Amino acid sequence: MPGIVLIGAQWGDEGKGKATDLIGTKVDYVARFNGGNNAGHTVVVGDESYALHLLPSGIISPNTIPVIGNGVVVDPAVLFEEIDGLESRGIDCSRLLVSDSAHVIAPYHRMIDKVTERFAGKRKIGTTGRGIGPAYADKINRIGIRVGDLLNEEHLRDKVENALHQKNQILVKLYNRRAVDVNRTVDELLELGQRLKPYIANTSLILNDALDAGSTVLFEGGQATMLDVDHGTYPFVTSSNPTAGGACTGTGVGPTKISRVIGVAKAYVTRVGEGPFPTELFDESGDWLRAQGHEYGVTTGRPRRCGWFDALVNRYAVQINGLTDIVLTKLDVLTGLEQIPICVAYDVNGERYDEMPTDQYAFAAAKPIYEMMPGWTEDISQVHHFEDLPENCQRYVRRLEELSRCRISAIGTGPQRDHIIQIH
Ligand code: 2SA
Ligand code: GDP
Ligand code: MG
Repeated sequence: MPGIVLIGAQWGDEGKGKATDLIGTKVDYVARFNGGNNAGHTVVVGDESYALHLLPSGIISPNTIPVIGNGVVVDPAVLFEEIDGLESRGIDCSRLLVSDSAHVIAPYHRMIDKVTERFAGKRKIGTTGRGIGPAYADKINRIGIRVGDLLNEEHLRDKVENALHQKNQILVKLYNRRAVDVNRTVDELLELGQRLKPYIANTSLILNDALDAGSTVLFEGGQATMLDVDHGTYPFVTSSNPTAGGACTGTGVGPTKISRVIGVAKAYVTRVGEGPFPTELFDESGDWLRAQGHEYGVTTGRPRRCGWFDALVNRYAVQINGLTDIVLTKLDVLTGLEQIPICVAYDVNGERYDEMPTDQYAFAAAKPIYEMMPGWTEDISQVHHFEDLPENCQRYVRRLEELSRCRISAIGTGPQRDHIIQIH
């Protein structure tokens, strides 16, 4: 089992951090391949809870080498804050490797993210304001700064000048902001580069050599399938590819090295930021799910929008990512409900859709068609075997599996590391 990809099957916050940590204790490398510090992954070990943003969840496992791949956008200042925070709690971060080809989030990317959102009015995306979109835009526009550039003053100055040439005109003329100072930006980035130096490596070569030598690598996705810039609810998406294909482009490892693709899905659905969400609940059931599931953003603290399980979204994630199995999380949160609705189709202006519409206007108009399942009241957090779950709970899981057309191989029954049921 050399290469394993683990991704979010919905709109994020499915519990990927916990799932990665669980598998991460058995793998040699955990590599992030997309996104940046917009991600928020929670890993709970005993009484300790770790909120990770840029660092791979494997950082918590002492025998795992954490890798930040070329597809990630790196804010070095945030990275050091996170490293310092973890090291002060006794977690050794010296094993970390950062790709020399990963792009850098510079201070001006953060500023542009916030300014453009503010000026977008009702068209805003609801970004995390971390500079993710502007950094990826520069990468695609071929005016980005890569981690390796931080080690060479001449190259860095040239690139910063080039990147700021047009931006400063836009900032001053369009947004009525002050121009960003080239010298100050270069000095700041050079200093961060010096501290980053020991971590910088050719991570594609390292991962390929490791895989060839029989090591196991877990590729950890940030965000999720429905936030993918190609396959998600465009334009209400992030600016990277959190889907399984992104694991290859985002680390420089070929698809032949990957043998398993795990999708993490909640037993219900949440979303943060703007954009369509067919099963979203606006009544007290939504408030109940948010309270029971503690649904608040790990990065921004924003309350998450909550809704019932959407089988079309899950089936779509199985298709787009080629999932081999699903880890179903937060099943415990549904305990106590008399009936649990599952969305099995959409009504789009009177027409029934059994599969995900690709037209985003149709998706925005989609009304859920529900099937009702009977609930359960027993506490399931101490259950470790599927057969010991209440019968209605087993039925709910089996129905989700059937509708998703993919095997559920593990179930989360609480936030702790051992709150898990493995199904063989
Ligand atoms: P961005 O900042 O450009 O990536 O925002 C674009 C959209 O992507 C969504 N997005 C997320 N959705 C769920 N969780 C994310 N991470 C944090 C968490 C979120 C938080 O784990 O809780 O703390 O608010 C995440 N990151 C990006 C975002 O909401 C936009 O819809
Ligand atoms: P990620 O972005 O996918 O890594 O997920 P987040 O960490 O943003 O959000 C998931 C939240 O659910 C975290 O607070 C986890 O501790 C918690 N969690 C994960 N799995 C379970 C579970 O099975 N049950 C419960 N109750 N909480 C869980
Ligand atoms: Mg999260």
